Amino acid sequence: MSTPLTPLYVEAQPYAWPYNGDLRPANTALVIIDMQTDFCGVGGYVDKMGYDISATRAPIEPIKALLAEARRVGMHVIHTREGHRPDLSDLPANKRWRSRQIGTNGVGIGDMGPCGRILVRGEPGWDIIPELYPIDGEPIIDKPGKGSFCATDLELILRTRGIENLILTGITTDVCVHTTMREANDRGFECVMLTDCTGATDPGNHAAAFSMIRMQGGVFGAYTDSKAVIRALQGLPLVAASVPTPAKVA
Ligand code: C5J
Repeated sequence: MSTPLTPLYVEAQPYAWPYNGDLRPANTALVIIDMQTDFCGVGGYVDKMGYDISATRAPIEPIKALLAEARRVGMHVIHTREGHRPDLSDLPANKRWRSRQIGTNGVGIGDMGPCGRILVRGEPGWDIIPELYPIDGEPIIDKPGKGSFCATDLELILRTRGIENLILTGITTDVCVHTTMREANDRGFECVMLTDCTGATDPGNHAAAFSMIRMQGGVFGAYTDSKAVIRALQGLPLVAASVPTPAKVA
């Protein structure tokens, strides 16, 4: 990849991101991972397990602001949802067993909770929260696992759209977001994870997730916050400005 004519970087750790300064809405995606009621809503899976959902709700407002900016500049936006088929044919027995070890009355993935069957596709708790709901043109990746590349068409969509840079947000930092970053990094995507647009049920794990990224010169990529990304994007023109109006089309 050659250096772009006008490089654009985001202030980040442990290096200014992306590594080559080739940050453009056309080659970059904001990836919003698993902002589902089951992970951050009252009565959802995380709530049912007894964790404090304020930690998984903390990224909602920062993601909302960044999403508005990404849409303004015409950047790709991709959403993911963790969930299983209603017949649970894609739910490994060990995943189900482990999910029943914590929480109330042995209720786990696939069982009925206050928001419907936990992490089952089509149930109210499984869907993305209204504050961050996708709009037309923003693909939703339905994934049975923690990583967004396993058993999905995410990589095909990214390659087809010419996307090289991924801005990773969502929940939880240490599980689905980190797994996705590792999978993406191994596939050659240039990743940055955002401290204020992610959240974990354990604050120590949230901090450790970023410490792991920083080591070895940025072993999985880089990290920063939404304000730094927005500052970088604010210099870009409105997406509408580059779309020809019908009068200008020959
Ligand atoms: C978890 C996720 N934590 N979205 N899923 O089970 O991180």
